[in-house]
Amino acid sequence: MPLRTALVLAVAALAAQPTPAAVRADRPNIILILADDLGFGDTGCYGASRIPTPNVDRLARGGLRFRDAHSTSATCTPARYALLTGEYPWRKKGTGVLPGDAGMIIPAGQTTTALVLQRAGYRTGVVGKWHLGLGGKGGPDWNREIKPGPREIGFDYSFIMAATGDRVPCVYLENQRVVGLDPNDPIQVSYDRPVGVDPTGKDHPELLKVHPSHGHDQTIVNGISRIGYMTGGKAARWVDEEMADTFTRKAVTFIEQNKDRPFFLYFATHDPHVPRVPHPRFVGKSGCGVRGDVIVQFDWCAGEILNTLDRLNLGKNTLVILSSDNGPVVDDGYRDGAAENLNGHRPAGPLRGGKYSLFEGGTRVPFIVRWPQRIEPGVSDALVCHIDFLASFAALTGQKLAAGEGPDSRNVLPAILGQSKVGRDQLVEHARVLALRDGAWKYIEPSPEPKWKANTATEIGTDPAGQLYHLADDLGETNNLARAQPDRSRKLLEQLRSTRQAGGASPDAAR
Ligand code: NG6
Ligand code: CA
Repeated sequence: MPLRTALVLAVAALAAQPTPAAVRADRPNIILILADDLGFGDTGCYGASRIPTPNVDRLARGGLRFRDAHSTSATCTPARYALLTGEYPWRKKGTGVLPGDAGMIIPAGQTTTALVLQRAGYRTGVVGKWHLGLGGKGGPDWNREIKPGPREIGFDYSFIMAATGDRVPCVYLENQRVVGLDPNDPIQVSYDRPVGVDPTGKDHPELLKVHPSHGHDQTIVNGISRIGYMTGGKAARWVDEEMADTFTRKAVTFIEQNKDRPFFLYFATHDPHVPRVPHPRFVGKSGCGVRGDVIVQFDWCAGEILNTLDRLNLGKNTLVILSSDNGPVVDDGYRDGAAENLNGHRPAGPLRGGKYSLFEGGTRVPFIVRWPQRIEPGVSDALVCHIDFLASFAALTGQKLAAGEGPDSRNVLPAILGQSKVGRDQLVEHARVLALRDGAWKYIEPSPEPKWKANTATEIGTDPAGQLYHLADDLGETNNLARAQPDRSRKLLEQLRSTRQAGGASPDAAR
């Protein structure tokens, strides 16, 4: 075994089995700030010059900034499914982008990243976007206690929106109930047919403050037409302009209430997803229109979390991770001026593609970790993925996982802590079809262009022939080497197939 590999394995083994005393002395709070559709090039520390992000940049200065970190998937639901379950989402049917009335797709009691930390004595909370379904198979009755939900998979506390900002129902849920619901004005939701008498964007465009470019023409809430129909719950409906403040306040309160014990907070912001509706104090605060403005708003949210840690003297022993669920998109269904006002800003930075794409822009995301007590500031080129949180946090808290728990999750803790320059050797990237990363190589499996291409200007990245790129020399994926290197292409395609067939069973040693 080469010395380097031996060293990496030794570090991994040590990290996997810390002594209980060391665990207690060290056990950090963990805060995962997950933006929605924030691109690799959207923040100052990743090269953006037109969008001021002083708080994200402050985090990066004090932490480790990853340049090859990924979500599993180029859209939200599958990416978040993998983040919580440690299982590749394409292994399981029904993990595509969910409607707002879908039943929960993670079975109650399944081992999740939250459950692993709960088992270690952490108090666990989720604030913000959920988008993993709620309730049983038929979806929830919004007027009753709603379960299963976050509680059933390891979150002690939740304050969430069910799906996305652009999908009904436009209400918050705190723990198992809709917040502020008047029992005399029950909520009904449908994704099949109009319900109630609320106007739709399709019939009443004159009522809209922002108009759709694709879809998004059903029930109007707060002057914005959404995907899906809802009626009732008038007093409970959110005001988009206040959403960032609302979520941030709840996140800060969770930290305050748990300051004396280890806690895990999954803070999943809505920004910069559509509809992009900043609070008035952020309007015009970036050099590139409303999409930039909601990134400034996101940066403010992150700053409030950091300020809270400083105020409570928790900064040193809190592991803060900031990332995004998938790559960036400019026109995502509303005519909000995002495309016209880019002003040269490149949301994916040097990467090709974005949200929905198999090119690196789809899943290579900002990823910053800060833990002043343990992590030296710097940059890392280790290949890591959100899917690895489950096994890495298990290792951090001295737990051994049973067979089948987080089956595709790998312990990359040494990379996350900056003790190792390498993370995983391979990663499957996903946007309906699959690509395999193998070190600096990337192979995109052959696939016909999907029909939904017309809905986005982003390059999806599929091609009827396979594509092979060498990212070390060609980060922008412009030089397809598949024809020039048929043997390598074939080998990677075979490995991709065998990973797909393996069913995620991973020997403990591989974690
Ligand atoms: C798409 C929506 C898009 C966004 C996306 C989910 C249309 C035309 N497009 O279907 O606006 O909601 O789903 O985004 O409806 S995600 O970040 O939650 O995956
Ligand atoms: Ca997203």
